[in-house]
Amino acid sequence: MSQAARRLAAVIFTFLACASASAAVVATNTDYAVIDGREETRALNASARGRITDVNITVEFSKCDDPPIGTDGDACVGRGFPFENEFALVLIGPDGKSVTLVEPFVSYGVGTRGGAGRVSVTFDDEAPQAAGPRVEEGRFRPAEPLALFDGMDLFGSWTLYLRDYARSDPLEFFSASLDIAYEPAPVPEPATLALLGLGLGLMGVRAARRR
Ligand SMILES: [Ca+2]
Ligand SMILES: [Ca+2]
Repeated sequence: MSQAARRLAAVIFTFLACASASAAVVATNTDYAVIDGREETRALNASARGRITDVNITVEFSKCDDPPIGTDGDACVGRGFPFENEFALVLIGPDGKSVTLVEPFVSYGVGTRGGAGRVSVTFDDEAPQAAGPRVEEGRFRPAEPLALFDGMDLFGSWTLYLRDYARSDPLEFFSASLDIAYEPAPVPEPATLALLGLGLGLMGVRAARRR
């Protein structure tokens, strides 16, 4: 292989390596809220561009008996039933498509006295178990598959919709992070394009000389 051809191969290899899929936390939101008998939304703004191959979302929340546990809370304060069934979590994509993560009155039951406290739940289609019947920390399949988002561009404003249905036993939101595997949009750097052009040019010159 000539030196020019070797250089060209190296450039193409680098370009292809950059274009392969990568998974990353693309957006987070840590704007705490006590949600009780009402709804709330949290924005997750993704600035990267590329074709989605997998979406996971981690939500840190608590669903406790009254009173709220507060921003620094961990265990539930109230010792009664937490009514873990009366809330919903829905992820809405930049294009308006929505996936129910927690289906109200279906995913979870009323829970056990004292409740789970503050938990971090990762919703992932590839998890071995579906979320429920009790709120617990870990990785679980959402009520609806997140694969609905596969193939679309991740760029834009995602929304986590949170709703608590009855007053008393609040849902508390601590944080959400959107973890997306995607194939970055093929936007090569100008320098890469220039090298690619130079490589092709050199190969052309050599081919012409041989002829
Ligand atoms: Ca997944
Ligand atoms: Ca409530």
